[in-house]
Amino acid sequence: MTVKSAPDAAVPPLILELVGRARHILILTHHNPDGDALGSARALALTLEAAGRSAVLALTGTLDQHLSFLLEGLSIVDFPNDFSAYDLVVLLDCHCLTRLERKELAVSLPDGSPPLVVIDHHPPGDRGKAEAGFYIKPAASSTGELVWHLLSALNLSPPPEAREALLTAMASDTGFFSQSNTTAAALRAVADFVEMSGGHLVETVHRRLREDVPLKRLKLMGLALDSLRLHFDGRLALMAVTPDTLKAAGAVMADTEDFVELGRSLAGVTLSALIKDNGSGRLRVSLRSREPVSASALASLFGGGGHRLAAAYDDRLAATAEEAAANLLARAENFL
Ligand SMILES: [Mn+2]
Repeated sequence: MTVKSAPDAAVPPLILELVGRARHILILTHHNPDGDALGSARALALTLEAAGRSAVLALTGTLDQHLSFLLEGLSIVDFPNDFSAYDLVVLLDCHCLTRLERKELAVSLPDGSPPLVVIDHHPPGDRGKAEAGFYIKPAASSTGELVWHLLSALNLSPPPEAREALLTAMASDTGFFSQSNTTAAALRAVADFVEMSGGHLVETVHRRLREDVPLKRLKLMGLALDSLRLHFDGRLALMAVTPDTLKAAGAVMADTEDFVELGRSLAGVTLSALIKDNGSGRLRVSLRSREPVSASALASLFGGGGHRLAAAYDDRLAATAEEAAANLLARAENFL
């Protein structure tokens, strides 16, 4: 099978060299990995293994149960303190090692560690702007799209399960190719995958991401929607999930994935917020906006970030969901 062309790939030569020669690769991604993070990691690991390399994943946090198929057949290791068993570390969908919640790693790996390659589509912010080994393209739809560029440039053909993982990654971050971050390159990749795998691939990924939903997730969605309140003449939709809500639904916080988009789907809403209180004292707020509202600009007021229309922050001044809501309402009006 030939690898299809991936236009506008532009993978930095150093990345091609490092990934091209590595034999024992450790793949990392952000805390509480999402579909793009895990799909990208799976695709990279399976393709490298099919090419005779060893590739293992170390994960932190929790993941949504409906994404667990993305771990099947992969080698998962405990998060290492010593990286000497590997000749390359690849960080995906994240370019800041602090997002791993391994604070001791801070900005770089310990001395004597193998080289680090970072592949991400989040805006670089202050850190890691032009560092060697960084492949950061905020214009890309997803990390999955960038991993596809990388594999194509290396002439590595992803096996069927890796193609499914790449499609899962891109679909996860684009609302199944319905959002404005859907790129021509991502759609070309879908065309390539359908050509290689057949149309059932799209159906399979859609079923896994959008259907096959566990009952606890639907129950939690109902409770989250019950909490929805509109503010500022219906422009802001605000929902909260609390320890009580989680308990009532028998769910975990990872089951709230994409709930914040329900608020944004309401007519007239330009900003949707979901306050997540898991009882740990850490209040997480997810934001989704419509143009011209910038979710990332609002998140940055609280020390958070993300993409223009999809961002998040931790409200460190709030101890309860009510306080987080009050803080958000106080700041949001200027953005609406
Ligand atoms: Mn992503």
